[in-house]
Amino acid sequence: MATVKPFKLFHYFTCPYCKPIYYFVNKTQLAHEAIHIDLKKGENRTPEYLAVNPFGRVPAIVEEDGFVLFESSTVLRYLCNTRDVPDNWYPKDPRKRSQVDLFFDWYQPATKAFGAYFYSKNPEIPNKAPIVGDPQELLEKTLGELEKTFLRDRKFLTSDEISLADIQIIFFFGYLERVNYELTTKFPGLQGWKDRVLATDIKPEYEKYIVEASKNTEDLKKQILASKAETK
Ligand SMILES: N[C@@H](CCC(=O)N[C@@H](CS)C(=O)NCC(=O)O)C(=O)O
Repeated sequence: MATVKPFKLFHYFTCPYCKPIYYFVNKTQLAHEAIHIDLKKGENRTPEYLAVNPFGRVPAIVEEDGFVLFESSTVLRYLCNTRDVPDNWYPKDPRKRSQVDLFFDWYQPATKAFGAYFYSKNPEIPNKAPIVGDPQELLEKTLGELEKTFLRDRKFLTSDEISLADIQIIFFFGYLERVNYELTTKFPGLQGWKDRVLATDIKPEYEKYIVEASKNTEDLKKQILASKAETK
């Protein structure tokens, strides 16, 4: 593959959609410049950033010639399609590839269950996307689908090799870890999968994410308390 020019990666340090891309581009040594967009300061709502992603969300990438792309799973697949990366991440074989695509079709709505469960345990923080129904039921339905439909008897979610699917969703398990959700009893297969993913070099990035996201949540709670006290 011809030399590919560096791209800009816009991300936020505790965004679970950004972390997989951040990890992946460093792991596969893709030439890029990471640009932090501070969501707390509203940097995602500036005219400059809205010109990149009109939805005002991270992650997004911009190629050197100005080509723009957003939506994390689309970005990950595009990077595999345009750069020379090991085949396991997004296999060229159509049937193997279809398994990763299938996961991505399922994944976007499914991630809502992780956030909903986390926010149900942190009621002082307003959840921007409230979920109808019982958060634990919704979460466990989602975990059940992951275990029975995707993992089945495989080592990873789309085959016996790690792929984009595994790194895409692992950071959402951080939400569960942060509210001490115990995975082993009801979902031992998923616990085994999580251990296998974290036995790879993604572990330091995952652990850093847990620490930083927890601190971010605590800071946010303090901020909410302080503004409530001020308005009294
Ligand atoms: N479906 C999007 C979701 C991205 C997303 O929700 N990003 C959040 C941060 S985790 C964001 O940018 N939120 C800012 C906002 O919605 O104003 C993707 O997969 O890239």
